[in-house]
Amino acid sequence: MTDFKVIMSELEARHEELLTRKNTPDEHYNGIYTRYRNPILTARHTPLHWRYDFDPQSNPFCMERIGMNAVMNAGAIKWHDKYIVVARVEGADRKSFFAVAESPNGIDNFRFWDYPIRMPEYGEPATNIYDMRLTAHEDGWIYGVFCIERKDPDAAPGDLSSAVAAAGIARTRNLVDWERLPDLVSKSQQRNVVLHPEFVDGKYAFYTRPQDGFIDTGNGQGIGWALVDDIARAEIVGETIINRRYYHTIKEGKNGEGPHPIKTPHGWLHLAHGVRSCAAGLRYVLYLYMTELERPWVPLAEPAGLFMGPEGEERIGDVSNVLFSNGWIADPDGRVFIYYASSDTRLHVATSTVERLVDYCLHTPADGLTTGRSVEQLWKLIDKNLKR
Ligand code: M1P
Repeated sequence: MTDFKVIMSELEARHEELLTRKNTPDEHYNGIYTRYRNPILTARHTPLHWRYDFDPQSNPFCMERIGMNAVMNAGAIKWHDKYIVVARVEGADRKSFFAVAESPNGIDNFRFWDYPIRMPEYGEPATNIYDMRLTAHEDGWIYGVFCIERKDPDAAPGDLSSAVAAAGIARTRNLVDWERLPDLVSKSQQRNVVLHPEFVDGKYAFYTRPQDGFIDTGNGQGIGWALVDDIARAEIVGETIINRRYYHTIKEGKNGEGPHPIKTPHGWLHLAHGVRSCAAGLRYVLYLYMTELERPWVPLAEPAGLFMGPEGEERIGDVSNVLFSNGWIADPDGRVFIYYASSDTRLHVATSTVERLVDYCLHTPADGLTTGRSVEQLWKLIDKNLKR
């Protein structure tokens, strides 16, 4: 007979040890950001009461009844002095759902709230929902914009993979009760849709990512910008591409806005992901760019290449070779907490400051788009250093 009580108390002790483990900075220095050593959330951080039936009568083997597979791509917000992430938790059944976790310092001691979010449905229930971007909008609501996935109604018989992606919109005042608004209406499929935090010309503004197919962006040329009159009937009527994909770059295949941009005195600071194909499949990395302060849709600066790419154990997971971010927090003192997931498996944090990230954007050479120009930029720096 399983000693239920002994196993349970061991599980609780180990879980508590994991949740309260101190996180320490990685020693690698690049002057731009600091990675932290431990993932801040993994499947093992999910509460035991989500996974185990605590009743020895109905669970004589003290078995996990509902398995959790991964914790990743999280929206983030500072709320009541706590660092909050709304993580994408993926169950053993492959379905993702949203769950809030909070930390007192933004780098460790993240703890999930007791219940995951019960997101109201809109229209035909989604098969899967994921990757929420949180926006505390100047209208007073906190919005969550996320991807909704449904099976493609036009899929050929026997095709069990084709799906359709769209953007779901919900709002809340307490992160517990969510009011679901109608999904974003768009001619193309959409993923990585993000709400800008301010009104622009009295309208709501969205960053979009038009795509022809569920995976391939096809003719979708990059990150778009669209104004919407009424958030409760959001429809994309005109979309301007503000951050393009280019041949032979880190975003050749596709790109997508991360969290909403941070407002700085020099312009809006954006975090995005870029994707390219290689023999190992799709490689996802993070990059930064800036747009003008008064006209957030106008490009201002973009350093060449990647800002962060998968390193060490980050390279391996359910979908290997992926870094993805849809959440960051800028503190009033200028410190920035970047929440990024590795390989669709676990969630990490890196820290920087607004000042450093802006300096990185404004003073890192832009992509010359050819080897010749890249080497010229390198020579310029070497000359400057060696011929001082
Ligand atoms: O598997 C990597 C990522 O793939 C998708 O990214 P994109 O929208 O750019 O295609 C998303 O499903 C994301 O959740 C995932 O991390």
